[in-house]
Amino acid sequence: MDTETTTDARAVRRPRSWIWAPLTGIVSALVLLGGAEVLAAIFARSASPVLAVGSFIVDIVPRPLKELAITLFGESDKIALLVGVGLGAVVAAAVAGALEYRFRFVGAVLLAIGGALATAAIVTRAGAGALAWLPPVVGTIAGVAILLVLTARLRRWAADAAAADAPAAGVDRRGFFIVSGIAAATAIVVGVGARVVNVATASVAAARDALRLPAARSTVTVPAGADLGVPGVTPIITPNADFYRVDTALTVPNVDPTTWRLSIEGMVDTPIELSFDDLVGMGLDEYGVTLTCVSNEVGGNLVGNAIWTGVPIRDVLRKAGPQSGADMVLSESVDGYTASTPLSSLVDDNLDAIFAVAMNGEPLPFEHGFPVRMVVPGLYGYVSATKWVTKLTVTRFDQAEAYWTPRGYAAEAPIKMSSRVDTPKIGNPVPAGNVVIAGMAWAQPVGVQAVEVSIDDGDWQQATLSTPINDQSWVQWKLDWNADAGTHYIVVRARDKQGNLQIQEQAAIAPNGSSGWQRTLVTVS
Ligand SMILES: Nc1nc2c(c(=O)[nH]1)N[C@H]1C(S)=C(S)[C@@H](COP(=O)(O)O)O[C@H]1N2
Ligand SMILES: [Mo]
Repeated sequence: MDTETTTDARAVRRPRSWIWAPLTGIVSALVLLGGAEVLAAIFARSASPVLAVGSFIVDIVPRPLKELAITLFGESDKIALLVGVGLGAVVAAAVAGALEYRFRFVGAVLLAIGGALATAAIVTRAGAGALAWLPPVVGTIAGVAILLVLTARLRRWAADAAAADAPAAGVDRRGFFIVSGIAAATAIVVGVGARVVNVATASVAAARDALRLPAARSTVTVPAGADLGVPGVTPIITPNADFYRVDTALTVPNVDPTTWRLSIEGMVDTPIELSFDDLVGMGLDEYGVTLTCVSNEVGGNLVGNAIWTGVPIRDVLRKAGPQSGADMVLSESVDGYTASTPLSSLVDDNLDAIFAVAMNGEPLPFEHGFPVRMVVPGLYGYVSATKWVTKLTVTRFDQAEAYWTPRGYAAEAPIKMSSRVDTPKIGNPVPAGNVVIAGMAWAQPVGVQAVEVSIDDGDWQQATLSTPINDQSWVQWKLDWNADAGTHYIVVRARDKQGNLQIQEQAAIAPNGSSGWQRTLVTVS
């Protein structure tokens, strides 16, 4: 059979338009994206159009779908969403290419509409610069142009094949492949290159390495006995590398501490703006605080304890002077994430809500909010612990809403006291005899008074607690148990220093945190 590689005039085959027409659409979309990435690297540093559109889609994905993605893909949920978005884009581009070949300009209009939607997503994102529209608009123009050129080449190739004595036989076919190949390769190489250069030149990593924070005036002493030393129990201080991470950021924001500013506005006497040096110049102190995510299931591990170095938020707020009538502070991250925190929690002299700049003795890791984040004892992270924070607006709960509020979570969310078993673990049988049952318990900011354990629905037994670092930090607990062979149920519950018992009634994580007593199965062999 004749093949497409022959150059004999009379043997020019008709193009398989069902393959090559969709391909023109895909190549055009690559040119659109690659072009946009290059221009973004030049004019709108750090704003990747592809990632901006991805983030936009992540934000509008309904909560059940997001939860499904987390259940199916776990920590890779964002990658899964991005791959899904990418596949959708490829299919849409292929359809545009096919349509353009059949019906002149229909595919071009579709591609332009796609470009316009992407532009809208990009310019409405928080932190979008004045020139944010330029990369997607110019990229779209380039993409549409290449679609028109490629479609014209494809049509000429088809015409050659149809003509009885094609004078330029093979030329248009070759031309089509050369232009497609060059366009696709250039778009990929240049687009990816621009992205890499963009990230590398951000060089915030270098800024973090070079950062020398003033020494803290006061330090947190971890008391002897803060760690019970039971094998299998979580350490009392969570190393940074093991600290859970939860946020909506597709890529970790790069914030340069030398250009970072914190503005305080809204219902204040004097709006103020602080630089990083202004903030740390107010004097640093250490605070031990256990952070907890509202998405932590009973028995789960979206909770961690660190020694944070920072400045009390009340001292910063005082400089601006919150006005009477205000009851909420909307904190905003550089990527547009927002949290609503009761003003009372931030100005309370007996509660150390802080702007943290260091975590366990080193500048905040990028994933944990470099260069500045909030930490508020006793409130779930989503309503208090804004990472990469750049703005506080003093306002009212009836006037402003945070990111998660319209997405099914409560506007205010104190952490619910909880306790969990770390060892023995389900599925890890232990030998009969002396077994140490141990785990963690937290009741910030009140403090854990007691932890009680019931084995096989027997009497509640008092567990031994580790020496607490403070009331804002979790404790370890342990109970010695003489275990018989067989399967056993262990139930654990905590009491706080105000005499409250951990809530027994089970609740889902939405709208304001899980509750219930953990009941785990242990096999003794
Ligand atoms: N900018 C920003 N800050 C954020 C979030 C976010 O999505 N974006 N998530 C919050 C939530 S839900 C939690 S539980 C904590 C988690 O902090 P960590 O990732 O340092 O553990 O960060 C909070 N701060
Ligand atoms: Mo969270």
